[in-house]
Amino acid sequence: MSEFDIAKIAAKALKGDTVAVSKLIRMAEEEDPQVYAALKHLYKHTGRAYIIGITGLPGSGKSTIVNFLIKHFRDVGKSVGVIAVDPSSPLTSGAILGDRVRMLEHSKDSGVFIKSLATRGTYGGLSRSTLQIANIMDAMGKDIILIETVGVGQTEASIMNSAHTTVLVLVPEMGDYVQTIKAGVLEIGDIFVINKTDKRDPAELKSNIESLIRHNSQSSSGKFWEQKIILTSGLLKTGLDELTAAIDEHQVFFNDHMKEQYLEKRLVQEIEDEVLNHFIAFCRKNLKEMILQEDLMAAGAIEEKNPYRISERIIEKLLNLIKE
Ligand SMILES: Nc1nc2c(ncn2[C@@H]2O[C@H](COP(=O)(O)OP(=O)(O)OP(=O)(O)O)[C@@H](O)[C@H]2O)c(=O)[nH]1
Ligand SMILES: [Mg+2]
Repeated sequence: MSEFDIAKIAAKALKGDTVAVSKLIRMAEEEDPQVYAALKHLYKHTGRAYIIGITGLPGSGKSTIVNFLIKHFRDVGKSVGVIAVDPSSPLTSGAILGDRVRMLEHSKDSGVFIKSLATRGTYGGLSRSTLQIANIMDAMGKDIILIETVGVGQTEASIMNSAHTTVLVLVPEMGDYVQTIKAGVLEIGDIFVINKTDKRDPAELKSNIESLIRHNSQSSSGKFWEQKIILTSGLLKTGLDELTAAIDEHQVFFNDHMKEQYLEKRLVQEIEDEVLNHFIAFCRKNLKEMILQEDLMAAGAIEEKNPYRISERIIEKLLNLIKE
């Protein structure tokens, strides 16, 4: 595709054309390098959407909550983009199918755009694609972007860093488990949801979280966001209004006290991601050829097959190639 065609697709996406948007999202998902040409056009139209991350262990009720939030934001007249990130295979896991079924009721609503993402791709690929897709949805004019991720690994943490408000979903059964995880993990949550309170008393988990988060601070401007704990039941539909009220409150706090710091951090992360990605792709492309040139299978002394020496030599060659 020529740069001109990409610019045309980007222009259509800006007008909310879902075919164009889907095409760009697929390019981001497949790590097609041409997506950068489109993102360069779209970037100046981003920065308006409010991004809410919902994370937590498998089965804790994230999709149930996402579904409720979609309904809530539609009711108040906002358009919504959803990115459901599931690194497990869509073929072996029922999760994605479940997500789709539960969100299906919104599928005919043109104010809602839902995308499931299930590949890890290359180094940092999943978090990079997720942020690119969030930027695409932002540029197409979505007011709210909900990102659902599973777990608390590095990829999920970097995705959640890009959210304006992060909701960590827990269940009462985790009462003891929470004590064994580091406070650092809990720092990513602006709001804690203890879901499935219809199944078990959440008091123990709640007091464990309270004691762990007491001294967390989330702003460098001297103002502290006091992390909130909300008790919900997706089954009985309780606590959900408290959750949206807490999100609204955090949004106000974010806009007043965290925005500048966030924008800088996000910019740094996006630049790092993109530059690293390009270098890794460049190295991969040339590495095979250079290793072949080493003729590793030829007979020779063990010292000639020393991987530390060989890699030093290859790094030097790569650096020279970059300079050319
Ligand atoms: N009893 C009870 N069940 C719930 C509640 N919330 C969700 N569930 C059920 O728990 C199961 C998992 O809910 P999901 O919303 O798919 O959870 P999830 O965290 O998105 O799951 P994954 O995406 O697979 O990690 C479903 O069968 C839900 O119907 C709740 O508050 N109480
Ligand atoms: Mg889910």
